[in-house]
Amino acid sequence: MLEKRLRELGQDHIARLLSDEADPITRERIAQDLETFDLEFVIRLTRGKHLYEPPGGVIEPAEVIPASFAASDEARPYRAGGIDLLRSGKVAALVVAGGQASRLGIDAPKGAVAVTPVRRKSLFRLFAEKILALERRYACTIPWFIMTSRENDQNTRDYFRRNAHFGLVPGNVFFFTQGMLPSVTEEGRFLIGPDGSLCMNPDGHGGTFNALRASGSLEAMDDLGIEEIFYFQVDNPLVKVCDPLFLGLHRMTGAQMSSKVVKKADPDEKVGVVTRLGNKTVLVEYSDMGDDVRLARSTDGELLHWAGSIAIHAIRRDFAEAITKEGASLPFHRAKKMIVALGPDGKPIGIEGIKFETFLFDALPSAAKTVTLEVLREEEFAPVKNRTGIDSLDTSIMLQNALFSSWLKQAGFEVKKGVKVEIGPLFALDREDLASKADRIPRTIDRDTYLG
Ligand code: UD2
Repeated sequence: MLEKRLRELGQDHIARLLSDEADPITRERIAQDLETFDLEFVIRLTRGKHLYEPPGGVIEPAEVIPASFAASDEARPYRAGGIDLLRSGKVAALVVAGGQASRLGIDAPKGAVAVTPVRRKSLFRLFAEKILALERRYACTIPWFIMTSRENDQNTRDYFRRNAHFGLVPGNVFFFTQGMLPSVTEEGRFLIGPDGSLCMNPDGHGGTFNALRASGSLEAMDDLGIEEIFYFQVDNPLVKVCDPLFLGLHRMTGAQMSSKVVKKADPDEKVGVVTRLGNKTVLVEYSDMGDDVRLARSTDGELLHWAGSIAIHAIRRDFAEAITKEGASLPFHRAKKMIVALGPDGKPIGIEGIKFETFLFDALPSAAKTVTLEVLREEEFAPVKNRTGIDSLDTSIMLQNALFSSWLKQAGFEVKKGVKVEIGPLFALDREDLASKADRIPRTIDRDTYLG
């Protein structure tokens, strides 16, 4: 039956591997893979259905709360509101960590990459310490949901276990795994990997929504009394996890999904921009951005669409519930990708294939109300994406170091040139925290120093 359907769908090479004459191990693997996704749906994808289409209509700049707001008196009640949410245990943290660190040339979950300037803590350790510091500060529990993929789920769990969950209560750390989809050729044929299974890729961070539901995590959140989800990506060590001001603004304005942005460094920076289309908030991803949006300037010569997304969102749990009720129907983006697959002669070769992914931020237009908050790049964004150059480990360490030095200098300490400093979250979470620890810091910092 399945073999016949595969043939009808132009996947005769897969049908052959399921036949009685095929190698039993390969048959088993392929059969298992085919059970993990909706075949008819994927075939429709390969035929151009359910794909992302650029928004029609006039894209206008989003309304953005400027970064200067944070220091104003007006910000106080919102910050207090965010703190109340945390204190009352209504906030969960959620990190998307489905990727491997392959772009960095490391064969491990990206969260295990050592990123801090002096202690070389891993991203996961750093986030765990930020959560622990907040839990201590606000006498609360912040459940942490970690989205993994089939590729790295076991390694990620093992990594946490080996490190005693970095001091967090293990029962408050929840792993859930995102879905996978087959990668295909330009002609829409499934590819077979060197191990005899289908070549699959994680379904994109938009898969977070369905994975939250399918794994029972939405239900678990409900049981825990969680009302808001603080969402972030695994690659940014400067993320202000569960930032009270952001949470308060999002909550008190009745938003369903909110975003943090920074001023785009230049038109070609690889970040999406938050924009407005009629009364909807739309995030236009860099890879889908036309020159009309990318290069547009306002009358004063500044980039019109400057609101670069740093992939930090606040999401109401009931919004996630609502959009996943019948399966989140986010559009699929099609991306080219080099894939090692079996060639016609059965030997592995590099093939330019297609992968399908959904993006979490494509849920923004479904939100009746959103908030977009500008933050300062130097304080909140130092991603580790590439092996060298822009957004690499080197640039991230430099930016973390610069931020910690600025906290110290502002608190009246001297930091000698060329010296690396790192301030652990459990020592101080922010500038204000640091000022209160002044008696534990040497007046002059003249060698690489970790404050923890
Ligand atoms: C992302 C945003 C971009 C900007 C930038 C800021 C997308 C598509 N673009 O660019 O607009 O905000 O970040 O740093 O997100 N991930 C999964 N599962 C998947 C795919 C990705 O967990 O199936 C995670 C991945 O581990 C990483 C994050 O999502 O934490 C970002 O993914 P990416 O590296 O594909 O996106 P990037 O950096 O090009």
